[in-house]
Amino acid sequence: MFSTSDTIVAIATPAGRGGLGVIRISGPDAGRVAGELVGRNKPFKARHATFAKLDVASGISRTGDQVVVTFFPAPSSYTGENVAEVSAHGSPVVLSAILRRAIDAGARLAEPGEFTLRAFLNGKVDLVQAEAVADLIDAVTPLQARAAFDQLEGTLTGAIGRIEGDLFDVIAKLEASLDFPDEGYHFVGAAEARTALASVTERIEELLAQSARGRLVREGAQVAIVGAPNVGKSSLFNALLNANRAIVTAIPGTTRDILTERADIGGLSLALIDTAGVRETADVVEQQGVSRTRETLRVADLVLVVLDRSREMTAEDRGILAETESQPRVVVLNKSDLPTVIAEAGVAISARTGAGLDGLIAAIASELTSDGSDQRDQPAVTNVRHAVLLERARAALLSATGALADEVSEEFPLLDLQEAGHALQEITGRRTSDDLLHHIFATFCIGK
Ligand SMILES: Nc1nc2c(ncn2[C@@H]2O[C@H](COP(=O)(O)OP(=O)(O)OP(=O)(O)O)[C@@H](O)[C@H]2O)c(=O)[nH]1
Ligand SMILES: [Mg+2]
Repeated sequence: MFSTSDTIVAIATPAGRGGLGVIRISGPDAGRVAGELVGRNKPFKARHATFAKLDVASGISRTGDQVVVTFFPAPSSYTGENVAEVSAHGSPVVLSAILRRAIDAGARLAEPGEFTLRAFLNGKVDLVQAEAVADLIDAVTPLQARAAFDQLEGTLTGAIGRIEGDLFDVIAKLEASLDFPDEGYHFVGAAEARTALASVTERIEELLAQSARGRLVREGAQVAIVGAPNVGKSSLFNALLNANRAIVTAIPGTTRDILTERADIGGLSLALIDTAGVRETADVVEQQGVSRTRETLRVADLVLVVLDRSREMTAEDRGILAETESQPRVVVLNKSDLPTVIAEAGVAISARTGAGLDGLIAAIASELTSDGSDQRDQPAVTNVRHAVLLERARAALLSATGALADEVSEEFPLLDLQEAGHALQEITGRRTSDDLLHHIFATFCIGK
């Protein structure tokens, strides 16, 4: 996977038909391979759209399809290598013929993520930015795209770089004190070092505090709608989706199975789950449904406990409230278009008229993002890999701070501080291993 001396090729546009399809070629021979595709001997003009006809030898037409070739000489290209992009008609037949022809001309089919991997290896992007490319392509909500853009622009890289700089300042001073022990001179006092480390630790903790929200933005959350039969769970499900997805009837026990739909709610991408009403029942199908509801309850990131506000609370309502007490939940008081009977605290809505839905959406977003405040100007740590490394850096910093307080020799805190530094460098990819790179880029698809 890590050979970068050869020339790679892949279809860069999605599978299927389109007005245009693009073949991307990267490597030392990119210009020559593109030239062979269109039967051109002289070099392409750099960064210039060159109209050309596919060489007849591509075998798909007697005259050859019309294409546009754009050549980006190294190092001013996406990968930092010579890159040629061939835009053709977006027909899978044409594109695979061009691909085959490029391979005949000496290019190799690219591995998943290999273009971006080369961009990373050539210093065009750091690891955070490379991962953000994948996130941006996979984004389905504007907020996901925005988080990916922030990382592409280097917001997170910058924040981590500044933390790392301050950390290395302390490390350098402690090392200097170690190197010149005889002078009895300390380049940094223990108290001063502790203050600097406290600031570094605090900034890492701020980033970590954002990571739950960030991950939610990136991965979405599972939100389960639960409650006794007939309280209006399916009606709420449909209202939130703005579609008549689930069957709604006046008969208790209508929903028997779990229904899941993706919904973009308050900028978050959620998996919304409608469940069977929880009650004791002799019906075997409904029993299965109720046990699925219980399983869903356990895995959900948030539960919406729906009560029918227009009738007295039942034993089933109380049972569900007790069952969900210790997990993140929002109590929803439905049927508020009817006269109110119960005085339970919660968000009043009417799934039938749509009243109160905005308030409910705000409550869901606020519950999921823990404080609901708008912290979008903070760089969001959306990636589990980054969060794990930040945790590791934090633990090492705390251990170093403890050692400094004990006034032991500088060697001990230094080991911890170096470990913290390495964890930070692993986030941006200044320290990497082949295993790590393989793991990250294997999740890309071909052509990225
Ligand atoms: N007046 C009023 N009726 C509602 C409201 N929401 C739901 N209903 C009615 O309540 C009945 C049950 O609605 P469903 O959405 O099927 O309830 P459910 O909780 O999914 O029921 P099960 O699937 O049987 O557990 C239907 O007759 C709905 O029309 C509301 O906000 N106001
Ligand atoms: Mg239902």
